[in-house]
Amino acid sequence: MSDHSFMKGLFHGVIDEDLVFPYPQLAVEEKENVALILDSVGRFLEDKVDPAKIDADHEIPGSVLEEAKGLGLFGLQIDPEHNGVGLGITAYSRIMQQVAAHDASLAVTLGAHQSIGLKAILLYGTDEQKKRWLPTLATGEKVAAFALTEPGAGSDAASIKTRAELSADGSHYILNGSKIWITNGGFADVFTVFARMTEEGEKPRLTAFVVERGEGVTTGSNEHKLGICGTSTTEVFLDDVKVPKDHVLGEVGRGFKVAMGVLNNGRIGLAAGCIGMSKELIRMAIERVGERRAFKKTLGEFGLIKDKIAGMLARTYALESMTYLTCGLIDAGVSDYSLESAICKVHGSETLWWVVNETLQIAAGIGYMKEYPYERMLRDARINLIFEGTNEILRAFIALSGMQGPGKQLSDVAKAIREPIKGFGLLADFAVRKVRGALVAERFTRVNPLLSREAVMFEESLGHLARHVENTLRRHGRDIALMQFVQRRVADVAIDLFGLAACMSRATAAIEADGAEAAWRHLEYTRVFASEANQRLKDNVAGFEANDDEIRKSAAVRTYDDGQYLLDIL
Ligand code: MYA
Repeated sequence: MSDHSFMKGLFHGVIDEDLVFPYPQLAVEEKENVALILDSVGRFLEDKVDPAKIDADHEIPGSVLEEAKGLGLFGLQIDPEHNGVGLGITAYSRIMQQVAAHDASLAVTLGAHQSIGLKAILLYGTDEQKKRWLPTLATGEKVAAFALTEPGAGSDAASIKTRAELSADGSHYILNGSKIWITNGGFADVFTVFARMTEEGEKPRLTAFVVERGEGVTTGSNEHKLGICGTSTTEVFLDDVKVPKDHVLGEVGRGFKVAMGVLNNGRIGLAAGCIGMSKELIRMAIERVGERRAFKKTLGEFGLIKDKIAGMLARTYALESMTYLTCGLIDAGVSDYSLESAICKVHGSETLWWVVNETLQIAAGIGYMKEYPYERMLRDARINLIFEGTNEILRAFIALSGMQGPGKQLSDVAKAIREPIKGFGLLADFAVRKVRGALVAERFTRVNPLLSREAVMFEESLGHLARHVENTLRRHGRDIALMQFVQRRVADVAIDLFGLAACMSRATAAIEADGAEAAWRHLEYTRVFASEANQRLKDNVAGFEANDDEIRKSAAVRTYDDGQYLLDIL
C-alpha cells in the first residue's frame, strides 16, 4: 500500500486512484466478529442505557460503565495480549458509531478514553510502556484522559505553558501547570499530558508524558455544559508532579507531533459518532414525516420535506463513505492521513449539526420540548464543531497542509532557477511531476460509467484547485498563512472533492457487486451529494477570482472600533 496521502496528491492535481479504489471492505471474519459485538452492544444500549436520565442526572451510572467494561468497550483497539479486543480502526469506528447513535455522553466518555486518552501509548509507547499501562486500561480498571488544552492554548496547541523540568539529579521530570476542559477528568487515573521543556517565548519543544493520578495531581469539579451532560469535564492541576523519565511517550521534545498524531487518529472516532447520530436522526425524521399529517397529507408528501430528507441521506452517505474510506487506508497501513481525518471531522460535525437542526425543524413544536429527544440531541451534537480542533482551525490546517507540498515544490523550483547547474535535478523532477500530473493522473479510470458525469465534475474542480493553489502560491508565497478567506475556499473544495471521491468509489463497488438496480441507494445518494457539492464547488472556484473578502474584512474591522452594532432606526 502506498504511503502517500490521497488528498495531498490532489493538491498537486494528481488523482492517486489506487488509494481510493476499490472501496475498502472488512475481511469476512472481522465483519462477523464486529456483527457479534454490535449485537451484544445493541442489547446493552437498549436495555441499560437511558440517555434522557443520563442527561438529566449529569452522570452515567456506575453500573452502566461497569457493564461497558465487561463488554470490552474500554479496550476495543488494544491487542488481546494486553487484555483488549484487538480491533482495527474500521471496526472500532463502527462500534463507536453504534454507541453514539444511542447516547452521546457514553460515546464521548469511551472516545476520550480510547480515541485520544490512551492513543499515544498505543501509537508511540514502547513495548514496556504498553505492557505496563494497556492491560488495566483495556479492562477499564483504569480510565484515561488526554490533557493538552490550557486556558491560553486551545486551537493554538503549541503555546501551552505547563512546564516539565528535569530534576537536579536527572532521575525524573517535575511537571507544573494546569489543563482545562479535560474529558473524563473527574475519574481518570492515567493522563497523557503535554508539557513544554523550554521557557515561555522560546520555541516550545513539547514532550508527551504519562501522568498517573497521585501526589500533586488534582482535578476540579465537573463543568456545567450545554450538552453531553453525562460526561465529566474538569480542570487538571499539576503541582510539582514527579514523573519518572520512562513515562515519556515518543521522543523528548517531539510531543507536538505526538499530540497531532493522536488527534489525527482520534478525529476519525468523532466522525464515526457523527455518522451514528445522523443515521438515528434520519430514522426519527422519516418516522415523523410518515405519521404526522397536515392539510390532509403526511408531511412526507410535501416537496420541502423530501428535499430535507434527500439532503440528510446524501450528506450522511458522503460522511460514512469518506470516514470508512479513511479507516480502510489506516487499517491498510497508510501513515499520512492527517488531511483525510480532519476532513471527516469537519464534514461529520457539520453534517450532524445540519441533520439534527432539520430533524428538529420537521418535529416542529415537539422538537423544542424537553420531553422529546430532539433538543437533547441538538445540544449533544453541538460540541463536535468545537472539540478535537475547531472547524475553523481545521479548515486552515486542511488548506495550508495541502498547499505545503506544492509550496515546497515551487520554492525548490525558484531556488533551482537561481542555481541553474545544481538545481537541474530539481527542475527535472518538477517537470516530471507536472507531466505526470497533466498526462497520467488527472482522470478517474475506475469510476463506474453510470457516475461518469460526477467523475467529470470532480476532475474539472480538481483542475481549478490545482491551478489556483499554484497561482496563489506564486503570487502570495508565505503570506498565504494569513489569508483565511482563501484558506476556507481551498479547504471547502478539498472537503467536497474527498466526499465525491469516497461516494464514487463506494457506489462503484456496490454497482459492481450487486448491479445498478440493487445499488440504487448508492447511486441516488451519490448523485444528490454530487449536485449539492457541484454548486458549492462552482461558488468556491468562482470566489478564487472574484469575491467580497475585502469589504467583509472592512465591515468587521471598522465596527470593532464601534464596539457594537451602532445603527438604529431611531
Ligand atoms: S482535545 C484538544 C483538541 N485540540 C486540538 O485539536 C488542537 C487544534 N490545533 C492544532 O491541531 C494545531 O495546533 C494546528 C497547527 C493545526 C493549528 N498532523 O506550524 P504548524 C506539523 C501531523 O502549522 P501550529 C479535545 O478536544 C506541521 O506539519 N503534523 O503548527 C478532546 C509542522 O511540521 P514540520 C502536523 O501553527 C475532546 C509542525 O506540526 C499536524 O502551532 C474529547 C508545526 O506545524 C497534523 N495534524 O498549529 C473528544 N498539524 O515542523 C472525545 C501540524 O515538520 C471524542 N503538524 O513542518 C469522542 C467522539 C465520540 C463521538 C461523539 C458524538 C457526539
